[in-house]
Amino acid sequence: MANSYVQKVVRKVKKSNPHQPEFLQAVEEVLYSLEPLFAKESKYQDNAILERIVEPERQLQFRVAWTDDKGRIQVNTGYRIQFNSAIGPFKGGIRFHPSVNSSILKFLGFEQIFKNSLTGLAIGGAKGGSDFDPKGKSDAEVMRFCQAFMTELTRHIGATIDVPAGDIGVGAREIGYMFGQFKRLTTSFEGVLTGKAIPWGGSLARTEATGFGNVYFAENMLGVRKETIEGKTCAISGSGNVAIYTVKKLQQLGAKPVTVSDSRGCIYQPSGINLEVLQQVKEVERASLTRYAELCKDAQYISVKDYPKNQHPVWNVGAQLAFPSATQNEVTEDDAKNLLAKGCILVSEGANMPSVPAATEAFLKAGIAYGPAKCANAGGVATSQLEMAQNASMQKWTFDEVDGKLKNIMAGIFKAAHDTAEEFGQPGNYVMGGNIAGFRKVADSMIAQGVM
Ligand code: NDP
Ligand code: 2IT
Repeated sequence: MANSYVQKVVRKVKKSNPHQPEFLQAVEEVLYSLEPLFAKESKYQDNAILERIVEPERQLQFRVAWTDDKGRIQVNTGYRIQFNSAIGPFKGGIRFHPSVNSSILKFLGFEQIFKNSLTGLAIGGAKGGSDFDPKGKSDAEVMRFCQAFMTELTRHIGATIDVPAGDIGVGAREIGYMFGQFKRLTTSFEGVLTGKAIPWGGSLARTEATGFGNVYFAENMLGVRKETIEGKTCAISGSGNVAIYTVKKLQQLGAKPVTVSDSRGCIYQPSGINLEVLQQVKEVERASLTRYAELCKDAQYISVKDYPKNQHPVWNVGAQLAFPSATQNEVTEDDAKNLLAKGCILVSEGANMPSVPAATEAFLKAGIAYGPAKCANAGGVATSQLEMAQNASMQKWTFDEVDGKLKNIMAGIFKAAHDTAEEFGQPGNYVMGGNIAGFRKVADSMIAQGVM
C-alpha cells in the first residue's frame, strides 16, 4: 500500500516531466527513501503531499538578451524555479553554466527544499540560473549579462519573497552586478541576494561556508566511528568555491588533500595541494589547472582526454576521505568501486547529487560514512540564512560567531539524519535519515497551511 503510493507518484512525475532525467533521478531518490515513513503515517498520503511537493509552486523562464564586446546581440534563457515556500521564503542559488536547463534546475530546486529544511532554519527551496557561460567572457560582458538577467528576475524576488545566491559560475563578481541592478530598479537596499561582498551586506564566513561545513559534517560522521580527520589523505574534485574551502579546512585540521579537478583535467599531488597556488590560479587568474601544474612542479596533471572510460582519476589515488565538489553525477559506479577497493572510509558530498544512484548504493552497502549532499553541503545555504538574519537586523557578526553557528548547524543536521536513520531501523543511513527528517518538517507545514 505504502509502496504503491510512491510508485504512483513517480509514474505521474515521469509522465508529466519527460526528458528531465536529472529531475526524475532526484525525485526517485527522495521518494523511495521515504517509504518507511509512509508505512508508519498515512497523513501524507491523505493530504496528497507527494503529489504536491514534486510540483514547483512557480517556474519562471525568460529571455535574457545582452550585447557582447563586439556589439553583437546574444540571447540566453533565464530560469527561476520557486519550488516550495512552506517553511520560509524561497532560497537557493543561481547557476550560470552552458549545461543549465529546466531538468537540472528542477533537480537542484527539489533537493534544496529538503536541504534547507534540514538546516533547522526558516528557508524554502528554490534554484535559478541560465545557460550563459561566464568562461572566456570579459568583466563587461558578465556585467551586461547579469544586468539583463536581473532586469527580469527583479520583479519576482525580495528579501522576504525569494533570496537567490551563488552556485556554479556565480560568485562574488556576479552577485555584485546582480545586486547593483536590483537596487537600481527598485531603489531598495535589502538582503535580496546572499553571498554579497563584506562592505555592502555580506556575511563573514559565507565564502568558506560550504567547504568548511562539509568538513564539519565529515567530522561528525567520523566522530561516531571513533575516527578523526587528522592525518587522513583526502581526494577532492572540483576547484571552485566549494573545493577550495574544503581543502583549506582539511589542511587546518591536519589532513592531506592530494587532488583537485576542473572540467578539463585534474591534479594529483602526493605531497599535498598547495592552497595558496590554487587560490591564485582559480580565484585571481580564473585559469585552468594546467596553470597550477606549471606553478607546482611536483603536481601531476591529467587531462580529461586521458581519463579511463567512466572513471575519474581523483577517485583512484587511495584516499581515505573523498569530497566530490564539482557537479552532478560525477562519481560513477566504477569510481565508487575504485574508492572502496582502495580503502576509502568516508564520502561527503560538497556538490549537489554528485554520485550516480549505483555509486550511492555501493557506499551504503559498504557501510562507509556516506554524507549525502542535502546534509553535507547545507552549510552554504545555512550561512546564507545567517547573512539574511544579519541584514534584517542591521547587525554584523564576527567570523568566529558565524563559523561557530555554522558548526552547530552542521552538528544539528548530523544529529537529525543520524537519529532519524536509527528511528526507522537503518542506523548509519544518512540518505534515508536526512530525507525523512527534511521532508517531515516541510510536509507537516504544508498540511497545516491548507490545500494549495
Ligand atoms: P564553482 O563555479 O566555484 O566551481 C565549480 C567547479 O566544478 C569548477 O572547478 C568547475 O570546473 C567544476 N565543474 C563544473 N561543472 C563541471 C562539469 N560539468 N564537469 C567537470 N567539472 C565541472 O562552483 P561551486 O564550487 O560553487 O559549486 C560546486 C558544486 O557545489 C556544485 O554542484 C554546486 O551546486 C554545489 N554547491 C555549491 C554551494 C555554494 O555555496 N557555492 C552550496 C552547496 C552546493 P571549470 O571551472 O573548468 O568549469
Ligand atoms: O546548492 C546550494 O545550496 C547553494 N548553491 C547555496 C544556496 C544559497 O542560497 O546559499
